[in-house]
Amino acid sequence: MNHLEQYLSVSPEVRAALDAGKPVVALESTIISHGMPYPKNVETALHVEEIIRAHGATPATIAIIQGKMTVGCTREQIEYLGKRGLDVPKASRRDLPVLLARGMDGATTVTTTMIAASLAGIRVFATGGIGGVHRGAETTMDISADLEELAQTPVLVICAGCKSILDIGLTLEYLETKGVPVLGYKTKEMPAFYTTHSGFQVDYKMDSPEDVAAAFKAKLACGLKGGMLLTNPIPDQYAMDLDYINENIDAAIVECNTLGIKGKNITPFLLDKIQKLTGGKSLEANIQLVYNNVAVGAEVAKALCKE
Ligand code: PSU
Ligand code: MN
Repeated sequence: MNHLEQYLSVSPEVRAALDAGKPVVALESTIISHGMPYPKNVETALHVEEIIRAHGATPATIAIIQGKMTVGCTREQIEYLGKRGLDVPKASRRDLPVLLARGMDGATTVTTTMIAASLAGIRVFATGGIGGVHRGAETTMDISADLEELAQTPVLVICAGCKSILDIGLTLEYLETKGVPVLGYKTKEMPAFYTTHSGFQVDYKMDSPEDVAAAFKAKLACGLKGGMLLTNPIPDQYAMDLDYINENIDAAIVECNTLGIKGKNITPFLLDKIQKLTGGKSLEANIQLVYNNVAVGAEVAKALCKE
């Protein structure tokens, strides 16, 4: 019989931090291979790790490398994932068995990063944006596996809300049905990735990292399955003009439909198209909001480690 150790590799640094009860923040790799162009993707991924360290926590970038869920990628592995870009298969829950069995590489989405983090014993994961219910899902049924993962895997995910490539209202309805708490970091309004305004409210406004940690501890103590979503608004100085970004998102969706892009290629296509249409302005905002999220992630991880 095959065992988990065959498919899961935790770096010595991450293992030591977890064994000592120290804070660890998980990071995904689809954002590296599919979410940003090279070399900005690698620069961002490495700087994200520095920010987490500067806040006194240990970063754990997660990817599938040669058939192993690798928790705590090396600098060389991050460079490899960034350079190979779209040639690294995007790995969601359904892709895991075959990629692992065949010894392949995979860029982990929010879904698979949560799975690997949870298997390694990591409770906190910070990223840019999550997947959700796509606009038009009432006919396409395009709903990201990220939402189901939040419903079943006990990891706290910090993001800047979801992009309006998604139907934010339906995404919130789905999370409500699945019992996933949607929290706002120092805000009552759900942020919409590039902007702080979405017109939707979160369930609860969180006032501090300790406030978030206390809620997550209560959830774990009661054995309530699934994760929690902490939405953290992009800092004001980096936020984009609402009308400007929405016009570009609309144009990207029209092109996606015209070209007949389907399935797992939809999200990467839209992210890339929006970056091109905005001449890189959205990429800069994207990078800054990730930096902001990982800093909050480190503080929440620290708060969770306190008695
Ligand atoms: N949204 C973003 N940036 C991203 C993603 C989503 O703003 O990089 C990535 C994440 O890895 C997320 C995945 O888990 O896309 C969702 O893909 P899909 O919609 O195909 O489930
Ligand atoms: Mn999809």
